[in-house]
Amino acid sequence: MSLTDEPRPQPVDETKVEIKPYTAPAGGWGSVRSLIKSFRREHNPVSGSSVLLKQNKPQGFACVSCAWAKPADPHVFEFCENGAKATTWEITPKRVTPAFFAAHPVRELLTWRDHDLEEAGRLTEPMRWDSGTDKYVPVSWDQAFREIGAELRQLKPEEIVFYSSGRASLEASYMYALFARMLGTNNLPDSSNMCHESTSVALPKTIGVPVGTVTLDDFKKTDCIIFFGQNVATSSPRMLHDLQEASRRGVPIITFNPLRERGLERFTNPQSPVEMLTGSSTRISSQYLQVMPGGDIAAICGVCKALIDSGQVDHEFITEHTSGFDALAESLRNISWPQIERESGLRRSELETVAATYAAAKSCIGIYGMGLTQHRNGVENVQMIVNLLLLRGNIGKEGAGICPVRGHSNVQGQRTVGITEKPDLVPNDKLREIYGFEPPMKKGLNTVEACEGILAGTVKAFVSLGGNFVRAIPDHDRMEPAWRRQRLTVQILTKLNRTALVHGEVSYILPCLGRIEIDRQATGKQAVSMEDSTACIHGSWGQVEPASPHLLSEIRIVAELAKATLTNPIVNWDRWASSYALIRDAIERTYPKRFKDFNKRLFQPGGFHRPLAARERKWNTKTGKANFTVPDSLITDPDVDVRGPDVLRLFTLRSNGQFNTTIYSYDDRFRGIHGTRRVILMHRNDIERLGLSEGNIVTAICAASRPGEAPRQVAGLRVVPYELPEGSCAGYYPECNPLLPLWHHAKESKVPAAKSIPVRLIRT
Ligand SMILES: Nc1nc2c(c(=O)[nH]1)N[C@H]1C(S)=C(S)[C@@H](COP(=O)(O)OP(=O)(O)OC[C@H]3O[C@@H](n4cnc5c(=O)[nH]c(N)nc54)[C@H](O)[C@@H]3O)O[C@H]1N2
Ligand SMILES: Nc1nc2c(c(=O)[nH]1)N[C@H]1C(S)=C(S)[C@@H](COP(=O)(O)OP(=O)(O)OC[C@H]3O[C@@H](n4cnc5c(=O)[nH]c(N)nc54)[C@H](O)[C@@H]3O)O[C@H]1N2
Ligand SMILES: [Mo]
Repeated sequence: MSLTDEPRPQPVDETKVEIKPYTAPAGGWGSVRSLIKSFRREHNPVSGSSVLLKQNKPQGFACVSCAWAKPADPHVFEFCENGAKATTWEITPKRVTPAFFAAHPVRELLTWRDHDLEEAGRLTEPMRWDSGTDKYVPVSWDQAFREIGAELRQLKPEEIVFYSSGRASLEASYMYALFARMLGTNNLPDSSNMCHESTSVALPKTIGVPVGTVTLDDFKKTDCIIFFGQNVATSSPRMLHDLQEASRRGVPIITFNPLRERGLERFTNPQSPVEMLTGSSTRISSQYLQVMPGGDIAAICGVCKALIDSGQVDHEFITEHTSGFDALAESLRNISWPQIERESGLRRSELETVAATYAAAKSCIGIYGMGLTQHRNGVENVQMIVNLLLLRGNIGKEGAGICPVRGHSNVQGQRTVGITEKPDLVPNDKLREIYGFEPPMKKGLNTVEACEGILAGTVKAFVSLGGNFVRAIPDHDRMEPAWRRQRLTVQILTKLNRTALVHGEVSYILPCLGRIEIDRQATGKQAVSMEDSTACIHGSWGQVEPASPHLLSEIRIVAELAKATLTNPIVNWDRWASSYALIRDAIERTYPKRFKDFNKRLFQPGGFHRPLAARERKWNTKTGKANFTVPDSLITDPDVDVRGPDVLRLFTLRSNGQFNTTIYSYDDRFRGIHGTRRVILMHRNDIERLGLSEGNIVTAICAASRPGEAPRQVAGLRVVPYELPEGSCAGYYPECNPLLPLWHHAKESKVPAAKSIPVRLIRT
C-alpha cells in the first residue's frame, strides 16, 4: 500500500481545546479529580477503588504502570494518580469481542485514534485477519498456535523478530527468550532499545553494572539530589514521596530540564489529609536550570570543571577506585566557559552554584530519564553523570549513587532474565549445561536494526509480547507500508492498537491476561514477578476475575508457541505453564547468584535486591576500576548538519494523560493543555521571530532528512507559547514520531534520538 492511501486516524474534535497555565503544585486535589474522572470514564468506581488497595502491597499486585520502587512498609494507598489510571484502564468492563471485529473492518479501524482503539476495551478471544473481508475473525487457540508454528518453521530463524514491551513478568520473559534461542535467534529487541539502552551501554563500561545503584534507603540518607531529564510527576509519581521527604529534610534538589515542569517545582501529597485541607505544598527543586535540549554534556562539564578548578574533588576515592581522571581533567581544561555556556544555554554562575551545592553535600544521588538517553550522544550523557558522581566518590556509599528511572514496570527485569539481542550478555554455558542445546552466538537485531530489516525485507515475521511497536518507533510514514510486507505478524496483547491493524500477510491477535487478573493454572493460582528501577525483585498476585474466560496467560501463550514451533522438545513447557514456581527454579538455575532462593524470597516484604558489585565498590570493568570518560564533543548532533535561524530543536514528550502509546485522555494537566495533543510548544521570542502567533496551525518538517528521502512532516500542530529555551520546541510522542528519522539514534546504544529532532515550521 502506498503512503498516500494509508488510512490515517481522524483528528480529534478541537472545539474543546483549552490552554491555560497550570499554577498549582503537582498532586493535590487536581490529582484526585483527575482520578475520579478516569474511574467514571471506565464505569468502574467500586471494584476499581478496592483493587487499588492491593496495589504495590505484599500479597497484592505490582502496579502495571511505571517501574519505581515499592517500599517494604507501604502507605495505605501505595499508588499514584497515573498508577490508578493504568489499573482502571486494564480492569475496564468494556470488551472488544468478535462482534466488534465483525462490525469494524480493519480499514475502518485504521482511521481510529490510539485513544479510541484502546478505549474500546479488553480483547476477549484470539483473532486472525481474513484477507477476503479485511476483518479479524475468531480462530480457536489450537488452530492459531498450529498455524503460527507452521509459519515460523517455514522461515529462517534470523528472519523472525521476537519483540517485547517491558511489562511481561520475569517468568514469561525468561521463557520467551529461551524459546527464541532454542529456535536459533537472538533477535530479541525490546522497548528498552528505545529507552534506557544508553544506560545499559554506559554503566557496564564505567561502573561495571548495567543498572542503577541506589535503593529507597539511599533517598532517606542522601544530602543532595541532581535530577536530569525526567518528568517525575507524570512518569514515576510515587517517587515524589521520596523527593518530598528529602526536601523536608532540607536536601537540595537541583533540576536540569529545558521545560519548566510543574511537577518538578512543588508537590501536595494527595494522601496527606493535612496538606490536602490546608492546601500546603513542598518545594521539589531548589535550583531549576533550563538547559538547552542536548546541552547536558556541556552543563555537566561546567559543573565538573568548577569542582576540579576549586579542588573540591575526592582525591582519595579517585586514586583508590577510579581510572581516567587525568584525561578528563585535561580535557576540561581545554573546554572554555563560553563554549560551555553556548552549548548548555546556561550561565557559568549558575553552574558554579550547582558545583558549590554539590561540593557541600556528603552524599549525592544522580537521577535521570529519557531527557538524557534519547539523544545522539545518549551514552555519553550517562557517562557524564557518572563522571560527576565519581568526582566526589558518590557511587557505592550510603545516600549516594546513580538512579536511571526505568520506564515499563518490568523492563529492567526482562534484561536480567535474558531478553537481549547481545549474545555476550547471555549465560550461554548455563543454557548449554541445563538444556543441552547450542545457543545462537550471532548478534541479534535491536529495535532500530529490526526496523531496518523490515524496510529491507529481510525480517519476515514479527512476534510481539505486548507493546505497540509501529507507534513507538521512529519514521511512521516509512515504517507502516514496510511493516505490511511481512509474511507474519503476531500480537500478544491486552488491548487493540494500531500495530495489530497494520498487519502482515498473515496476522493474529492473541489476547492475554493482564497482571491485575487472577491467573489460574492446573496447580492453582499463580504469582508472577518483576524487577523495579532499584534492582529489587517482587512478587505479584492477580486480584480480579479475567476480562474473558478465553484469555490465556502470557506464559501459557509463550509455552504453546514454543511447543508448536520447536521440533526438539527439550523443555516440558506444559509443566512450566502449569506451575510458575518451576519457571522460577529454572531462572535460579540459570542465574544462581541473582536469583538465590528465588521462590522463597519472592514475597518477603519489600522484595529482594539482586546483588550489585558497584554498590560494594567492586568494579567489574576492564580496568578493574570505575572509569571516567572524556566526552567526544559538547555538541548534541555533531554529525547532523543542519543550521539556520529557522531550525528548532524538537524534543518529544509524554503527557500526564498517557502511558507511552496508550492515550488515556487529551489532557496534560500539569502543562495546562486540554482537549488536544496536536501542539507545538515554543518560546515566545521564537514565535515572534518566525512570524507566527499563538494558536496558529503549523506543519513541522524534519530538517535533517538525507538526500533522496521523502520529506518527513506532521501537519496540524497548534502553536502554544511555553517556558522552554529559545531555539527549542516540544511536541507529543507518538504524534511527532513521523518526524524522527530511523537513522537518527544514539551512536552506540541505537536509542532513537527523540529528544533532539531538527525541524522547521511552516504556517498552514
Ligand atoms: N504516566 C506515564 N508514566 C510513564 C510513561 C508514560 O508514558 N506515562 N512511560 C514510561 C516509560 S516507558 C518511560 S521510559 C518513562 C519515561 O519518563 P521520562 O524519562 O520522564 O520521559 P519523557 O516524558 O519522555 O521526558 C523526560 C523529560 O526530559 C526532559 N528533556 C527533554 N530533553 C532533554 C534534554 O536534552 N536534557 C534534559 N536534561 N532534559 C530533557 C523533558 O522536558 C521531560 O521533562 O516513564 C514511564 N512512566
Ligand atoms: N518520539 C518518541 N518515541 C518514543 C519515546 C519517546 O519518548 N519519544 N519513548 C520510547 C520508549 S521510552 C518506549 S518504552 C517505547 C514504548 O513502546 P511499547 O512498549 O511498544 O509501547 P506501549 O505503548 O507501552 O504498549 C502499549 C500496548 O501494550 C499492550 N499491553 C498492555 N499491557 C499488557 C500486558 O500486560 N501484556 C501484554 N502482552 N500486552 C500489554 C496493550 O495492548 C497496549 O496497546 O516507545 C518509545 N518511543
Ligand atoms: Mo520506556
